Amino acid sequence: MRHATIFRYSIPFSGGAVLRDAQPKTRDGLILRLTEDRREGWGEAAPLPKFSRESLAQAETDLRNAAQRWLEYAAPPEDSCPSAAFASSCAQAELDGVLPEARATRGALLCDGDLDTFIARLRASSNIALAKLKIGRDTPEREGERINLLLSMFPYLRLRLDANRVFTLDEARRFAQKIALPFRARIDFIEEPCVDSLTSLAFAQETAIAIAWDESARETGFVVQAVSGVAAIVVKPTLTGSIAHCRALCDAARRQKLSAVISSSIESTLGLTQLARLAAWLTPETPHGLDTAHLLGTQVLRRWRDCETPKLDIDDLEERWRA
Ligand code: OSB
Ligand code: MG
Repeated sequence: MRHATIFRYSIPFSGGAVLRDAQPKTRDGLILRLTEDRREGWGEAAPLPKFSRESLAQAETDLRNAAQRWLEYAAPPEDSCPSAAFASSCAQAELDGVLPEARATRGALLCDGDLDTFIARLRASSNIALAKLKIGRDTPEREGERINLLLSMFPYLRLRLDANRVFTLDEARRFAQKIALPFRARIDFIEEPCVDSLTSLAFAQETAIAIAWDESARETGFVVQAVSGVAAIVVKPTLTGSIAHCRALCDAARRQKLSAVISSSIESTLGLTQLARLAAWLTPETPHGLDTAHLLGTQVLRRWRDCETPKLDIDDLEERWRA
């Protein structure tokens, strides 16, 4: 016997610098549960406003359609929006037992804005080798100085930086010029430094600081391709689609000798733990970008390692649909 249920959550969000100008008060998402006999599988569809193309309402419609098809033993719909496709593929994968449990996974520690707080966090965590910071909020000069400071304080630290396309070429150059030469090699990449991908490429090629594609990798017509100056692509499953789709991107990256970084779209801890399992499975050699559990006020159904916030269980969720 097959059953499907869709739940909805709405939990407090305090994102600091992570979402830049967008500062929603809550993070809202949908959870799908598929059950068959005694097996069950879960998935999360949480379109991220300003990043996802679909609305939560659209995700709910698509998720219900996908669940309905599953109940009828029909093939999954091919036109589901990314967040719904990701959710139903996770639920199906858990049900089929093909989403492995995560072994100890490594990820980049994310700075949510305040550098002093972040430095305290780095000091408190032993052996942190990799951190991610948002840049492009202050003057390029001051941002560059901050990065110098961080790299001089922690001699073994490597960085991923993310400008979310806010720099002009001139600003990006001024930022790079501030970074002391021996420190530049400790920047693994800057995600999307400039307003468009051609400008970002020009920046990478003239500064010898590598870049990574995030927003660009989701534009229509994007092809995974080794280009001088490009180190990685960022794969955000909630914004991208099914596990199969994400897996194809990771495989294409590997063939092109690019890293693929599985990364958060601020999912609840249900989605985050599944993303950690996906990262351990698809990109075992690359630290993931999933350090966002602390931006949400509560966890949902499953706990994120070292996160102390209270957890919502099934009875705390709003049931939206059941069949
Ligand atoms: O640009 O990478 C981004 C979170 C939500 C929306 C966009 C982004 C992010 C993150 C997540 O930066 C953290 C990470 O990628 O490590
Ligand atoms: Mg990014």
